[in-house]
Amino acid sequence: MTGDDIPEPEAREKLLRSKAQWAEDGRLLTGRPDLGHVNRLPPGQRLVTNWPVLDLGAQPDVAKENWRLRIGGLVENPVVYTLDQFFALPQCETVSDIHCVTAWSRYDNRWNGVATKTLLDIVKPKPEARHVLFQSYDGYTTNVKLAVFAEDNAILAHSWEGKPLTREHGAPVRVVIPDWYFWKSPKWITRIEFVAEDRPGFWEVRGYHNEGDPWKEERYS
Ligand SMILES: Nc1nc2c(c(=O)[nH]1)N[C@H]1C(S)=C(S)[C@@H](COP(=O)(O)O)O[C@H]1N2
Ligand SMILES: [Mo]
Repeated sequence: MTGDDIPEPEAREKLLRSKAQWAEDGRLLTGRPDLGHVNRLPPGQRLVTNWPVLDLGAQPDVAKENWRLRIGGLVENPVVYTLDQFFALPQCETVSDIHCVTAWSRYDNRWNGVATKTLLDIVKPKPEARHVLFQSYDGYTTNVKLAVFAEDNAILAHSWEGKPLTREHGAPVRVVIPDWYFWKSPKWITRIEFVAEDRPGFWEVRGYHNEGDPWKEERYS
């Protein structure tokens, strides 16, 4: 990271190329799925106690007064929230493990924010809505099935371990969908769109799996 918003193109290119190469090579695959979740650590993962930072080389500095969350597409009630409005929604707390496709896992992360279920009750997806597309302030995108978005432990988090998220981890608000590899949990979220047809996101078009179940080791496509 350079500390400003403009990533060094060379560093960014290098990172993208090496991570795309991992997918091509099938790096880290063990071929030992843990479908029954016998172990707490999914196959091929190692436990860390720090919290690594992964991004595309830019960490947007979103001023609180400018932050907006737009939720639309195939819904009955599209919404646009300011940060104050987002904080005024019913709040919840979850504790979950992180599993990153680069093979680190981190246990027992305490998140505070708004449950995705709460947002679903408000926007009311139409019956044709089957997939959810995320867009972030750094240009990152990712996609999940509506049923994954609706999981009980999925949250739009503003705090981690009782403190506001830091910029590097996605402030002011990030998505956390803990039962899937962490690239499905976009930082600096600004738009959520409900759609009928799936649309692969940033890593999904670069060799990464469309679903990303860590227990089945769905790292690459
Ligand atoms: N907006 C945005 N969200 C993102 C990413 C990103 O580059 N931009 N990287 C993803 C990846 S690959 C991972 S592993 C996690 C890392 O989150 P962390 O930096 O808080 O550990 O964020 C995910 N969400
Ligand atoms: Mo990742």
